[in-house]
Amino acid sequence: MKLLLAFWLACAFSLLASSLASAVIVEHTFRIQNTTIKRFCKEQVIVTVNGLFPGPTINVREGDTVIVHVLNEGPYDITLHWHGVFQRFSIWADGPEYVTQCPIPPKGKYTHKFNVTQQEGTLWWHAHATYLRATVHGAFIIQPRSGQFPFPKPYKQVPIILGDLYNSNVEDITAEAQVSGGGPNASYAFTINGLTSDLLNCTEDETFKMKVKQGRTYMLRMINAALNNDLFFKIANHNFTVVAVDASYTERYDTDIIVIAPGQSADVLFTANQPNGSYYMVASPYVVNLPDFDTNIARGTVIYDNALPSSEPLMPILPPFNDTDTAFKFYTNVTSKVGAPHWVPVPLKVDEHMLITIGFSLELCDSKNASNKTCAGEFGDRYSASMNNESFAIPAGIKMSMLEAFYNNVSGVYTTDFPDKPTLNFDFTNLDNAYNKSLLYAPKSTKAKKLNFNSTVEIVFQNTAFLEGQNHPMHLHGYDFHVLAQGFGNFNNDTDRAKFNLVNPQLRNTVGVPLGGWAVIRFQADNPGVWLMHCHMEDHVPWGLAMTFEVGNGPTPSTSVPPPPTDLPKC
Ligand SMILES: *[C@@H]1O[C@H](CO)[C@@H](O)[C@H](O)[C@H]1NC(C)=O
Ligand SMILES: *[C@@H]1O[C@H](CO)[C@@H](O)[C@H](O)[C@H]1NC(C)=O
Ligand SMILES: *[C@@H]1O[C@H](CO)[C@@H](O)[C@H](O)[C@H]1NC(C)=O
Ligand SMILES: *[C@@H]1O[C@H](CO)[C@@H](O)[C@H](O)[C@H]1NC(C)=O
Ligand SMILES: *[C@@H]1O[C@H](CO)[C@@H](O)[C@H](O)[C@H]1NC(C)=O
Ligand SMILES: *[C@@H]1O[C@H](CO)[C@@H](O)[C@H](O)[C@H]1NC(C)=O
Ligand SMILES: *[C@@H]1O[C@H](CO)[C@@H](O)[C@H](O)[C@H]1NC(C)=O
Ligand SMILES: *[C@@H]1O[C@H](CO)[C@@H](O)[C@H](O)[C@H]1NC(C)=O
Ligand SMILES: *[C@@H]1O[C@H](CO)[C@@H](O)[C@H](O)[C@H]1NC(C)=O
Ligand SMILES: *[C@@H]1O[C@H](CO)[C@@H](O)[C@H](O)[C@H]1NC(C)=O
Ligand SMILES: *[C@@H]1O[C@H](CO)[C@@H](O)[C@H](O)[C@H]1NC(C)=O
Ligand SMILES: *[C@@H]1O[C@H](CO)[C@@H](O)[C@H](O)[C@H]1NC(C)=O
Ligand SMILES: [Cu+2]
Repeated sequence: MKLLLAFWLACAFSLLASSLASAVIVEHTFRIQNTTIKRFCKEQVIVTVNGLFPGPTINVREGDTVIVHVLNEGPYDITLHWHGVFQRFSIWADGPEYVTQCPIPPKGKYTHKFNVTQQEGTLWWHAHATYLRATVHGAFIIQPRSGQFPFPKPYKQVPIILGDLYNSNVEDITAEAQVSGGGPNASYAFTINGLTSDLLNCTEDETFKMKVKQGRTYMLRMINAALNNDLFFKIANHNFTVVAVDASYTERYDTDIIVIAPGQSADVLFTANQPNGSYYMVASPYVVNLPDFDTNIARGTVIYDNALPSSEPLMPILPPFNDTDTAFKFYTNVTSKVGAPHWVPVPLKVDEHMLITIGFSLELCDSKNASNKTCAGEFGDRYSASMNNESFAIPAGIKMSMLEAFYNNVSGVYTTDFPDKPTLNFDFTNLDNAYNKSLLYAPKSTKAKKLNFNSTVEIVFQNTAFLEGQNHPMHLHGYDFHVLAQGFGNFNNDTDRAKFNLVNPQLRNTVGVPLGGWAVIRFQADNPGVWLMHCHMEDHVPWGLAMTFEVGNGPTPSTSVPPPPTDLPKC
């Protein structure tokens, strides 16, 4: 039977190769497990899938069905999320803990089943529970069903997963921050495909090396899997052409630097057009307003096949860590490729206008006892974060996920009164408000914004200056959105609306909302269920920088949330 399946798959793949594409089933078993790795002169236990860091790559063609059997052989509750995959009418496979499912307990299992349709390019998968995505992640690559890209076929496709490694167990780090109410420890070093840099000790044989042939064009399938940092990426003496972001094709965009926020991905071409030799590829953090951050850049090497083994690689000139001009230019200059496969026009009629403030907050500590180690935030309170002054929290001891409550019409798990705009209008980005105690405190709540099936939503994300603020890469589950405009200061509904790009704006699943600024997105809610929208800085999530959309069912069974799988984990 197994042999027969293997034979059938082999046939299917050879058919695909001849581009007579018929959809196949791509099946994986993901064993979540403790794995010992050696880094920074010592051994460390991390949680991985199948012992791999980064985890296995899932490679599919648009239209394929994916089945992943997740077996939790590790010590922690966990869920997995397929970041950017639409999950049209398969929301039970989406994964954020307590939103679509209860976590998979140790020794538990869950099978994710979904179709990958109407999208192609580079996405990824990652744990969606506490800090586990630090080491539980991998690439999710969707090849065009036809085998044709809307640009000349690159010689090779190479996944480049940027990430970070910590000095200690990430679960201990996040638990420590939850208890203290302060900020979690920063990572120790950035990584390229799990490997750090020759600049660190004990890593001589542990850097990423990419062999290239002169004259060939390579496609880098880039992902930022780092927990809490936007990243710059450069290769000495080489330029890039961006052809897709977040698995949506873009107009060719030429640049010598890639900027990528946590959660985002980019398909980037580069041609090995130098005489010979070797060249460093570097990922370095883009950071604003973060006193304590990881400065150990990731450094790999691009090596021409005629390079002498002794040749010293060239180093690119890196931007300063706080180079907002470079980041903003990259984030705003990319445009979508009108008419490319799966491109969709901007919806012009808007049913729901939302203005959502995002940023830090404080949670009142019920004890002002200085030795109470649970009050290590500003003013002896706990760090928090909020959207429209609502700080998202899942109540302890919850009996079912929000989606199960929606599906079974159970009340008391969440409410549908997430506000359309801030309760108070104030000078959002004015640093004079950074420590304004009358505005800083946000109540904990579990709220959704109710949307009619297929309604069109416009959201202005307005960053606030609370505790001086930070960049927030906002990620929406279940949909791509158009990014109509981005800017600094307070969004002005008249003058800034006039700047909207309604012709060829980026389509993304994650948008960087700049420190002291705003971003405007639009999407059509044609996928029913309870979808999480949250900041992809992992330290901001437990603080509450999240909310959900409850999208109603369509008129027919095939446009409604299907019944839950029988093996859906119980709380
Ligand atoms: C996995 O590693 C963690 C941290 O080192 C440890 O606490 C736990 O007991 C280990 N669990 C298993 C199942 O090996
Ligand atoms: C995937 O698509 C097939 C064929 O259209 C359909 O029969 C199946 O129900 C879909 N599966 C899921 C999980 O949506
Ligand atoms: C976090 O950093 C502090 C200061 O360096 C250190 O004392 C603490 O042990 C670290 N926490 C973890 C979980 O590694
Ligand atoms: C590498 O080791 C040397 C000698 O032990 C030490 O002086 C240096 O600070 C270390 N460098 C890093 C980046 O840890
Ligand atoms: C990179 O692009 C710049 C600007 O277009 C150009 O001046 C430079 O020669 C290019 N470098 C390489 C190595 O192709
Ligand atoms: C590489 O190029 C340099 C000049 O740019 C030349 O001196 C050297 O011989 C070349 N090496 C090889 C292996 O082609
Ligand atoms: C970037 O940081 C440097 C050094 O800390 C500082 O001098 C400079 O003013 C900062 N630039 C911006 C744009 O904030
Ligand atoms: C590109 O970015 C620069 C700098 O942020 C900006 O001035 C310019 O308007 C942008 N161009 C486009 C076409 O978005
Ligand atoms: C410390 O603060 C936490 C959270 O506010 C509270 O639950 C706990 O009782 C306090 N502990 C002491 C010893 O005051
Ligand atoms: C503060 O809390 C500590 C325990 O966290 C306790 O031992 C101490 O007595 C408390 N002090 C006051 C003044 O409440
Ligand atoms: C959703 O609305 C659009 C028009 O905005 C329409 O073209 C489309 O057919 C609708 N989709 C469904 C599933 O009703
Ligand atoms: C902004 O303008 C739009 C279009 O004129 C309007 O529908 C919307 O309600 C306005 N939003 C706010 C927050 O005033
Ligand atoms: Cu954030």
